[in-house]
Amino acid sequence: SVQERTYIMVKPDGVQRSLVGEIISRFEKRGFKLIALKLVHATPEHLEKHYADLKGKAFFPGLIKYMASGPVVAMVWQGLDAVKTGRVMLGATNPLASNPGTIRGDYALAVGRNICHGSDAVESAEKEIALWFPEGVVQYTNSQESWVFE
Ligand code: DAT
Ligand code: MG
Repeated sequence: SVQERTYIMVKPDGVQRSLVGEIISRFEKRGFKLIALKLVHATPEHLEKHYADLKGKAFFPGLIKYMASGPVVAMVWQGLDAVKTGRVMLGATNPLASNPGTIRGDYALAVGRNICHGSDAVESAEKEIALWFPEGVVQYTNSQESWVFE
């Protein structure tokens, strides 16, 4: 739906490598609406909740350590098929398999340093938005909307 929301996050390596503006710019230019944004240095406990589905994987401890190693940029983007389209814009989980033209395919090489996160389903998006933005998101009218959607 046009109102669909997805949770997009620039990971610590993306922040350190000065890719925040580039990633935001891609979502802006595509036509998505930014409805929440903050820089946050997350705790391991918070990140374990975010990645709860992966608990038990061999890479889980390393993933939490990496994600807690510096600030991330937490964002909510809204628009037509935001979840699925967001995943396409990010590229495959392993950057070696990500197509050029995707964020990971253009800026990353290693699965453990893949610079960005995007929700994988509408239900997980809503869960992640609630976890990272308990204060809620911002509602406003964007005057370009009628030029982006029919
Ligand atoms: P995605 O981030 O594409 O949704 P995921 O949810 O399966 O992928 O995994 C979350 C993150 O965990 C992923 O972005 C990078 C890391 N990861 C996944 N598989 C990995 C692996 N085999 N080795 C190391 N890190 C991995
Ligand atoms: Mg995932």
